[in-house]
Amino acid sequence: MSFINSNLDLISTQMRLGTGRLGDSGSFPRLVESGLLEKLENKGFSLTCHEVNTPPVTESEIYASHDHLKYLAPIMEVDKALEQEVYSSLQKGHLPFTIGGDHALAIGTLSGLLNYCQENNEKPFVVWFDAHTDINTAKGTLSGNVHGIPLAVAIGYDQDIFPSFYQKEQYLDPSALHYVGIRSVDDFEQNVVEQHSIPNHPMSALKQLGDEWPKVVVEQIVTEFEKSKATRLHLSFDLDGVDPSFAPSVFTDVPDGVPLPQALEFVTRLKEALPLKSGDFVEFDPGLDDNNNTGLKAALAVLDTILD
Ligand SMILES: [Mn+2]
Repeated sequence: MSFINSNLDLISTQMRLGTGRLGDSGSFPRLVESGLLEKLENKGFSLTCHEVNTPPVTESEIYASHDHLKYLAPIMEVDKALEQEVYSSLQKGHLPFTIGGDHALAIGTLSGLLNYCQENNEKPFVVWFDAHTDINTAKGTLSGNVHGIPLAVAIGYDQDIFPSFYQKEQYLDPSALHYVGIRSVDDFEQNVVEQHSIPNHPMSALKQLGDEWPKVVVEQIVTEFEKSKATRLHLSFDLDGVDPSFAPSVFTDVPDGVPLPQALEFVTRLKEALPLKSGDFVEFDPGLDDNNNTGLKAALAVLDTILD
């Protein structure tokens, strides 16, 4: 185990309201049933599990709290609880890792991280492995699905809608963010990414780099990490960044993604280069898996690599 910190706080939510869907994803129970916790304990982690439940919601509440963002109030409730879990884990000097659920959870997990960093004079660097940039705003999003907006909130947009999360002094610095695997971007999001010059290795760039890309991209991330004077690395891993042939069980699949072995190599190299201090794993939905449990196997392989 390459973690200096072996106190792992596994925070879980099965929320999928951020995709516009009701009900629990069943993700964490499925992973536990497949031996995830034993595996982590066998690696030497001192493990504590913290579950955040999704409040009961009915379809009639879809636009009850916002005229365009779906299920906003219950999502914010979950995110407030996650923010607190991540923050207190960091305060204890533990390693918080959040398993979703959908990517709307990052509104809370990044807020907890940024609160902690501001109080302790630290600066986070976020690697966002994903098929999507997740940087829409309430006005920019066409779908109204909150899992498409967490990074916009983190860098300071829509503060009137999410007033209780970030404070002005503690937004995420867009230059301390790096996208990997992107291949589905709305025009609105493309403008935001360009306007803030967010470092980005979309799928097209990875293909141009060829098989060497994990090494090259990690080297660049290290340079940016140092240049931005960051002090801690957070990896937000969306399973839909991986090609759907390896990971079919995601909410929003996009073809032509990162082959699973390359995704694992990237994570391994990243962790060798910079110690991972916190993270998220999102968008795995066992209900969408095939008969061979291909998605479950991919999810377990990714978690096994990140938490190693
Ligand atoms: Mn995502």
